[in-house]
Amino acid sequence: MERTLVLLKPDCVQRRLMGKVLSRFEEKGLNVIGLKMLQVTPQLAKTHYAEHVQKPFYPGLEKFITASPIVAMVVEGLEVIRVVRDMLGATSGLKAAAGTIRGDYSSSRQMNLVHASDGPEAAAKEIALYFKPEEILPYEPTLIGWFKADDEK
Ligand code: FUP
Repeated sequence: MERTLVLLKPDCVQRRLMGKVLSRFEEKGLNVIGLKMLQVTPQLAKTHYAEHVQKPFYPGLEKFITASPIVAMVVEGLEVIRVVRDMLGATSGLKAAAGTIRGDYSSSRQMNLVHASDGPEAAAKEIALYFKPEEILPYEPTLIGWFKADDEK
């Protein structure tokens, strides 16, 4: 089992797309095991986007990500880091394939609705950045037998 951090960015909240995006993960059969709304501060933005802080687009990115509340969640499942990245699509909504979340709902590179960790190292770091251990509540989904065969669990 893997875990990944997913953020519903300010555009997702403001455009009333939280439910639709959350439903995509639920309908896929992934387990949401942590969920909260929060305001990203400039300091948190700099930590989260440390690799981008020196880039020319960073000031605009910080302004956007701190402009309104976000929703953070921890999602669990087999190969979930890759599965969720595939569900999001390419970074720019203009380039993301139709059928992906960004491809279906975004036409922007910055306002691309959702963030998801891009690898195991980032996932561990980002989950720890947004969630205390006691805020993560893993559970055995009672419908698991209808989502996966015994040798896939
Ligand atoms: P992703 O991993 O798909 O979230 O994308 P990146 O890590 O490459 O970029 C992080 C965020 O920076 C993206 F959500 C969008 C934003 N960004 C810009 O606003 N302008 C750019 O030129 C590149 C990225």
